[in-house]
This record gives sequence, structure tokens and C-alpha cells, in this order.
Amino acid sequence: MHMTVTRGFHGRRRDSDARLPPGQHLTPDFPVLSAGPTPLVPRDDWELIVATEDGTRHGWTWAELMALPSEDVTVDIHCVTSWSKLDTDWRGVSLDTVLADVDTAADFAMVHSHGGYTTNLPLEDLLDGRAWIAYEYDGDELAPEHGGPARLLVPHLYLWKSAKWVREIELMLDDAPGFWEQLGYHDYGDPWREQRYQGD
Ligand SMILES: Nc1nc2c(c(=O)[nH]1)N[C@H]1C(S)=C(S)[C@@H](COP(=O)(O)O)O[C@H]1N2
Ligand SMILES: [Mo]
Repeated sequence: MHMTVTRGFHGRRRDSDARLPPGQHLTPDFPVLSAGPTPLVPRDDWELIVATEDGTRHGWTWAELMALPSEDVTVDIHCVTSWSKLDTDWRGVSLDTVLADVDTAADFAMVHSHGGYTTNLPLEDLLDGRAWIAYEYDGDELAPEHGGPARLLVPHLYLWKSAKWVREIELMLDDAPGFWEQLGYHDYGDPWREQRYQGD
């Protein structure tokens, strides 16, 4: 089953300014921003883990992820370093699908990547059609430097929340800061409220 989801598309190029959050500018490129080297994760070894607050672990192999219903999504993305990119095309599995049978009382998630990167967000921001495990970009398999085999995609928050090379989503009762959040970036990171740094 495939679904197509288009968000924030206003159809005309001259509307692009209205789609730019404060302090952002458009880029036609797709910059690579990584805090370390690109981990190379073979699909055969790939696994997504969802760990709940009571220690229960749910796992999906690559084949199991591919067997889940996927969606084509077209979204605008916003990096805290001030570039934004409109109408980016992805394919992935909605977190609503991944988390459908996960029993949890958690309110927060820590997303863990291969290579050690982490980022935290409220669990509700992963739900209601707002977040995906993305494995294709622009019709091609997701390139390693952009997070392939698969990354988190949470386009309504600054892009540092969209963890590349995702390996585990840890569900937590209490919030805790991830990699950039410990270094002073905002806990939530809403580009429309320009929540770049703690205190914004
Ligand atoms: N694992 C991991 N995920 C990451 C990062 C990172 O350094 N490591 N950088 C974040 C930041 S700051 C941004 S802007 C986007 C950049 O994604 P891109 O390199 O595909 O443009 O990935 C985010 N996800
Ligand atoms: Mo970023």
C-alpha cells in the first residue's frame, strides 16, 4: 500500500517566502550536515529497535520494515544553520505504523543513531502523520551521507531532530537532552517559533 502525503504545498513559487520560517533562506542544494563520519550500515545488518520504558524491545529487520505500508511524502525541511529546502520528496514508513502495536506510557523519545548521535523529542511529535522512517529521497535509495539506509524524518522541527542512520527509538517517561540539545540547542526546536537555542 502506498499513500501520498503533501504538506504545506501552496502551489506557486511566489508563495515560497510564506513557507520560510523566520531567519531562514532557501537553498536549491541538499547540504550534508553530520557531526562525525558517515557510518556504513549494510541493509542485511540493519535493524530498527523500539525500546519502551519497561525494557520491552520491539525490532524490525530491513525486510520487515519494507513489508510495512510506506508513504510518499513531500515536505519542507529547515536546518538550524538557516537553510530551508521546499518540496523535498521522500518515501518511508510512518511512525504511526511502526508504533501502532507498541504499548507505552512514555511521553518522550530519545532517538539513537549508528555512530552515537542522539536527539530527543516528545513522543507526540512522532505521531499523527508527522514523522517517518525514511529510506528513499527523490526516488532513489537514501544516500549514506543523508542517513541511508534509513533516517528519521520529522520535518515540522529543525532538521537536527531528523536523526540520520537511525537504529533505536528509546521511549522514556522523562525528557532528557540528546547530542545537540546537551550542547545548547533548543529542547524542542520549532522553526516557526525560531527555537534554535536554549532560552529561545
Ligand atoms: N546521526 C546524525 N543525524 C543527524 C546529524 C548528525 O550529525 N548525525 N545532523 C543533523 C543535522 S544538524 C541536520 S541539519 C540534518 C542534516 O541532514 P542532511 O545531512 O541529510 O542534510 O541531519 C541531522 N541528523
Ligand atoms: Mo542542522
